[in-house]
Amino acid sequence: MRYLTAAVSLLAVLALLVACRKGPKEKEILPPPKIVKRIPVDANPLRKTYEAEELGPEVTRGDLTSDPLASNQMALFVKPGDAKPGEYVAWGPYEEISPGSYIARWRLRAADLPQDGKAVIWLDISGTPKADRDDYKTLMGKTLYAKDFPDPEEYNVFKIFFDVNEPFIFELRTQYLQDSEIWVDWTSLELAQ
Ligand SMILES: [Ca+2]
Repeated sequence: MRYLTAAVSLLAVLALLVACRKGPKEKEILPPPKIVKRIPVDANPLRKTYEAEELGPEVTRGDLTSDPLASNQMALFVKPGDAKPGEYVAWGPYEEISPGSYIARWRLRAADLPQDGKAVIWLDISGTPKADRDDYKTLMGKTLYAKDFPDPEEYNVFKIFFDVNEPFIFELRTQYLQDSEIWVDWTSLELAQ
């Protein structure tokens, strides 16, 4: 009987050991942690972002394309033939802003740029004073060259600072100056701190 008790105890110890060994193994096969939702690129509540894929065909040229490098994994893609050099490829949104100092941003990438040193893209903030809708004007602009796009596989953010001294209906325009491939991911506007 003593031997039987000893044998049962031994079995119990062995079972316990096996159970202990199983423990960590079971942990290893637990499913990976739940994927946390991606934090939006635009975390600043004072900044308004205009995704190119949400602008609509009435204010864009080219085609929407999936792009893993872009926010929402979508961008506006313009290639030779979609627009002639000199045409705007994205504009709008014709929203009203109050007097103040602002920063406008464009997130762009470009490929197949002519290496002749000439301007490839023009960006500007234009529009009309709310009080005089016939007085269309450009407040500020920026010229981009091939050297501003050193890697066709990387987006670049370009900033323009500008001031508005009266209620203003604005648009952020992207002008295509040379036959090339360009991707517009988004534009944004925020008050300068
Ligand atoms: Ca986008």
